[in-house]
Amino acid sequence: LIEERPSLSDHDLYSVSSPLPSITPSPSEHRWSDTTSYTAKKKLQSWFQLSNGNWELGTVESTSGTESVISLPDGKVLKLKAESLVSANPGILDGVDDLMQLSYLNEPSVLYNLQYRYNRDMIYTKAGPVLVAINPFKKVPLYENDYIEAYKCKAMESPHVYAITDTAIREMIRDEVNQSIIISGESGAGKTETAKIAMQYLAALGGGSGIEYEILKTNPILEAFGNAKTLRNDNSSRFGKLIEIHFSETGKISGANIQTFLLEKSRVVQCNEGERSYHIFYQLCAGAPTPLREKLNLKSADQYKYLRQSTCYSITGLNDAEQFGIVLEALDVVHISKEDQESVFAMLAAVLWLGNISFTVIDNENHVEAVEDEGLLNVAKLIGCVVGDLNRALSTRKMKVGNDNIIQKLTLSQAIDTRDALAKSIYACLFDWLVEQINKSLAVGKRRTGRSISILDIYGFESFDRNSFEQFCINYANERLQQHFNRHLFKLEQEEYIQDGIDWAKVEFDDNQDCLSLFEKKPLGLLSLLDEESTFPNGTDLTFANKLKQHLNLNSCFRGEREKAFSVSHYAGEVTYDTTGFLEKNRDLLHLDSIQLLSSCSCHLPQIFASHMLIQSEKPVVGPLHKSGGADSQKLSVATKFKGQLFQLMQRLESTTPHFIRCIKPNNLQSPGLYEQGLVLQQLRCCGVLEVVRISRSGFPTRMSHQKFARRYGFLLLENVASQDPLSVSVAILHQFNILPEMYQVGYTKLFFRTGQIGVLEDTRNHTLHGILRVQSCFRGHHA
Ligand code: AD9
Ligand code: MG
Repeated sequence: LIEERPSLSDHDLYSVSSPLPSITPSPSEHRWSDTTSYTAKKKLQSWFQLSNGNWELGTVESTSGTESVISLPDGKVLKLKAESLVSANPGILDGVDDLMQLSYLNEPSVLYNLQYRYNRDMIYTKAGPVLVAINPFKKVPLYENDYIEAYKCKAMESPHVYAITDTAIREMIRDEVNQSIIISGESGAGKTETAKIAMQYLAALGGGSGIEYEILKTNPILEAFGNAKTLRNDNSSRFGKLIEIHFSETGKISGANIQTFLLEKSRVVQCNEGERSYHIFYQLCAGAPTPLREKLNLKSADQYKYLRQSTCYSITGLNDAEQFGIVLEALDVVHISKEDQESVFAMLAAVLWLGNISFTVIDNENHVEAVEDEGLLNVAKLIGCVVGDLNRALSTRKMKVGNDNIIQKLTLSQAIDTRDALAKSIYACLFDWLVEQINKSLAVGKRRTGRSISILDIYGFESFDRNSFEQFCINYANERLQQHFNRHLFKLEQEEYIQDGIDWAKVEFDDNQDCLSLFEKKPLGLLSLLDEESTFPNGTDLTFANKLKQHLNLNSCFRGEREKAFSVSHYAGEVTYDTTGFLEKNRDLLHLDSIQLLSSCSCHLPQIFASHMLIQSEKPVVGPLHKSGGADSQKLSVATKFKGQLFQLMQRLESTTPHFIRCIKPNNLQSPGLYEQGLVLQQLRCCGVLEVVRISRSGFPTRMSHQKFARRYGFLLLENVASQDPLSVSVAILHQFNILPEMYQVGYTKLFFRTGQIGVLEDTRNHTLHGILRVQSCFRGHHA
């Protein structure tokens, strides 16, 4: 891992810029590096690893044979194997803002550099082209308006979400290519916050007609309906989101479009101890004004069974009632009418009351019907149907046997499943409907506009003690995203060098293709086998687990576990999945009886949902084929639909220039000021941060075709080159501007530059262009 750069140039030494005005080491800080003693004694500083895995800094006093004597800052002296020591950087490099500037690029040095900055609230660091963001878990003074202004006028260059967003804007305009900002990291690492910070910067560019304000206001709405407290994150996104922000030719925001991915709807009816359901339920219960409360017959959150099961109602530091006010205001801003808002709340209340419906046994075959209590009556009233119809839809199922329609009575567990399926569907449709309304409000006008910047924020990699279908899908999505990251930063980058014939020594990286294939291979991959088992009427979670073990046991990313479990070696670590509920969640059945009920009721939202569901159910069949010929909705399985969505997403992203932000979680306690080396290191490793830096340092990140380069900068040439070919023009430009030979390579089709080189040319070009424009306008003014 140790890599040494030959020597430090003056430039390296002085480029250690500090983004914050003053840096004073805090006295409490553990002294990883003692700069003064280093320079005074001129002795080598080295990292060595403690038994707990953490790295410590020591001074190498002497080395004889294979052993070194190390002295510690507290005076202790240790004897260690020389080969276990890892070179430390000189103190002058403490806290460099791009890891590329480190003389020694090794794990302890990177960890130390990030921690050095983190302790000073400099949570952003560049790792070559990637922005690393470490979650501060507290308010940091980096987002005031003067920061935005400073980045806009380039008075500030230190790493920041603003800087990367600004680069995206500039490249969108310069290259006329759509851009994407791709944010990844584990659950709780800060992706959603980062996405909002990027949106804030874009919004500050303005658009007119308040569209930028509207875009920002989609956040509290989508978070209320799509985020929840989990054991990993108090505000965990339970859906994926891509927001595409459109710009007019003049660089102003002209509209936006939001696409969401697979909402975790099981949370509506079931969630673990210590977690919560979606924020909006608690907000509504706590914040609804009295008239609404009475109209919907709302109770406090602890009166609803769906919310009661996890015995967690509040989040420290968060006021649900206040949040409700914020959501109401945001709904107004995105033009959702008061009437529709009330329908939305009625549907939420209906979902809550559904959970309170209980069943009673009515015959000796254990068939049930719903108890006619407050729960059933309220649901019927809220969705606008007859109580008897609701009861029938929940306790019976119409079936076709041959040519006859028969009515089958349901057992308790079947009735509960039917009730929960209805609640989940109503909620998921409500969510989709909201996104649709928001998109209508944000829609770009009829005039085709210029370009777009997309921001991707999906649920982060998750590993709990018990992992189910939801984690399976979430982690699969993260594998796809990791593949995109690898492809752009490792594969494409290196392929391009080789193809264009420039000198290049290949850098190895962890490819996650094997794990991705384990999911996607046909017919023997996790997703195909899941679908196959889901179509078998007699398929169960156990038969599914056995089938996986039978077919995949030789796959190096797969491990069969006891009973119904299996493990997958993900890029971010191994996760054991419990298959309980996999088939049912993948089939995601809503019985036709429920759909018919919704389409016949008098409240207008459920009808919209019902038609939505009916359309979905007409899609090609991958779902279960019931032997009994049940009139169930037959549709694409959840996993297949999700896979399709992810493919489309990747295709869309492929047509953009990507900008990557890697969020890192410094501790699992969501607390400020706590930096756990082991945890950070594991995240750095699995996203290949060191390798990215290594490639960028030896690589040529900026490239331009000879044609484009000649067109763009040719006019700056002092000699006339009009008749020459693009390659000769390009070379003439490079000479005129004294670009040093080691700073670029000339490929067959393109020029490749080291970091920062093109900036000089761009500045000259801009100055010259401005000069020309000034002259022209003077000239015009003169004639007028
Ligand atoms: V998940 O995959 O959706 O479960 P995220 O999105 O990665 O996760 P999120 O952005 O929700 O994490 O961040 C978690 C919490 O960290 C936030 O609620 C904030 O309390 C905290 N956080 C994250 N980034 C910042 C920041 N830049 N400044 C202050 C932050 N707090
Ligand atoms: Mg999130």
